Amino acid sequence: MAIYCDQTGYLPAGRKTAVMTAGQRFSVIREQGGKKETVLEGTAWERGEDRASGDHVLTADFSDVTEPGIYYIQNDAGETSHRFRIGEDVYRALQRDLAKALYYQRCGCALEEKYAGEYAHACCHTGDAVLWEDRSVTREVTGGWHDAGDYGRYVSPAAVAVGHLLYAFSLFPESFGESLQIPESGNGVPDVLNECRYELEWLLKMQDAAGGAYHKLTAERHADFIMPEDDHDRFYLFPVSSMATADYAAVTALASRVYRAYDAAFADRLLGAARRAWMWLENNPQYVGFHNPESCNTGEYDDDCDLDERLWAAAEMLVTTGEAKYQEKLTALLGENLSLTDFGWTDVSGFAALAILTDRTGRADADSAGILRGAVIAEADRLVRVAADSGYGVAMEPEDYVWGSNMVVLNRGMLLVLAALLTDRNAEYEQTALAQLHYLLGMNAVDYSYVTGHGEHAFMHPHNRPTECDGIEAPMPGWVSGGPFKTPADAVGIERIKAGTPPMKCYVDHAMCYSLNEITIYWNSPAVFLTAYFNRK
Ligand code: 9MR
Ligand code: ZN
Repeated sequence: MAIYCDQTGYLPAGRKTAVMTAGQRFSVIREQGGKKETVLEGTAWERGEDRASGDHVLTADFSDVTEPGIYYIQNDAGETSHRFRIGEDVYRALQRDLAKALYYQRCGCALEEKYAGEYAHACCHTGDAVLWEDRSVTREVTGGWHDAGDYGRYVSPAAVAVGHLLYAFSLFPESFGESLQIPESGNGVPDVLNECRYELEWLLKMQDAAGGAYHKLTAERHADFIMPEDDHDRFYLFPVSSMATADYAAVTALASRVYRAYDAAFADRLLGAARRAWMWLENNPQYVGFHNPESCNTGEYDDDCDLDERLWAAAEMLVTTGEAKYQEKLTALLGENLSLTDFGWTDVSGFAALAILTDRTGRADADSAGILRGAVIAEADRLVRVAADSGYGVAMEPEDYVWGSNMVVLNRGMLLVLAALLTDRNAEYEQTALAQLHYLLGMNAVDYSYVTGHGEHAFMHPHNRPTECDGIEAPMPGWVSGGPFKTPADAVGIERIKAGTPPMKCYVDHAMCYSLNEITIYWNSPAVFLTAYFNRK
């Protein structure tokens, strides 16, 4: 029994709700200078049973409280919520930390104390990599971000994470004024672009002579729990896949547009890489998949369909170059009945919609734009209904609690934001998008803020090698947990979560729970997108 709220806080103007599992009457109490003052009393609204949590829930609506300040809620069942803040800036530090977290993933350089504070560590993974398929060939492919709690670096997840961040910046540039205190800060380029460039410079090395992108760069087996600089395993370049190559073409084409205003030479290099990757795609029209060799246990990121990746690539190439052949490919792929609304590493079709529908130059033909827009609005409408049906306001059905369910939540938030942008900030889409953030930040059935360092009850034990080994109690701030997974796949999760536990409650804050509590670059990046939208001035 509890009162669940967004532990970070609420914007003054937005809809504000908390979830109660008992009682009926509630009061909102303001804390100021040691004094406590009841500012609102209300009756929570009966919602009945919430399917994903199995909870009997009531909604406490306190939207009328708009004064900036620090608050908590109490109810007649004797329960008290965590503290939260109301203010225009409640998500500012959050956005900064979510983006700064990527800096902590930098590979191939030392994290200096000046930027990393107590999380500083020595330079890691500086050796040349070996081609998996021809051990006589070595390549210099240092740099980039560690993908997650492991030290691998994978092209598709990287492309997707950078994609989220570059769109966040392009659409809401005014939200990116703050310094991230990284080595490049103050160079005249917004820090989010500085940070993404670190990843892009690595991506540029991940292309072979024929234009294909290596699927991944990892050791054969995941490292033990050691600091990155102590990991001296050999890293391999695994074979090219069509999924990685298409994602690669897409993100380099996108980046060439975004960086053009800051560094034309870099933009040209990116576009050159994009064209070579596209050429590879033309020369390899069939799906080229990737599966881990038997001895290898690092991330697989396999995908049985590459059409959505090719669609994203066509869309970005079209918007970047305006050339007719990309429109032809886009039109052909739009006839394939793809989902068109996803922003995850397996399904990137939503990026095609983002590219075409936010393109101010209007390069796509009206039919393509119409199909994409129709798909976005239909999905947004569906998500509004799903969220309305959830006692927690989350746009998730019980079956949606997969590995990395917080990514699903956040990607759905992104889709709702896109719908809001396309419909002149339709309030229903916007409020539903905001509710996804509330869920992430504590309005959920396990009472956790799924972002380290943000909220009175934020998760503390991410599955992340440096966090486990650095001897520092607090994890780096700003990491998003993978979140509840209805069929946990790690030993501790399997042991701790009893059969029949409702999906939203299938979560343990434990460092060994890699299927419930890992961190990844592409779980943080959509959170940056969402917070940047709500941080627009
Ligand atoms: O995020 C990935 C998730 O969608 C998959 O279900 C899961 C199993 O294939 O893998 C996740 O990705 C992991 C990757 O394979 C290796 N690095 C850590 C990633 C997060 O757990
Ligand atoms: Zn490293």
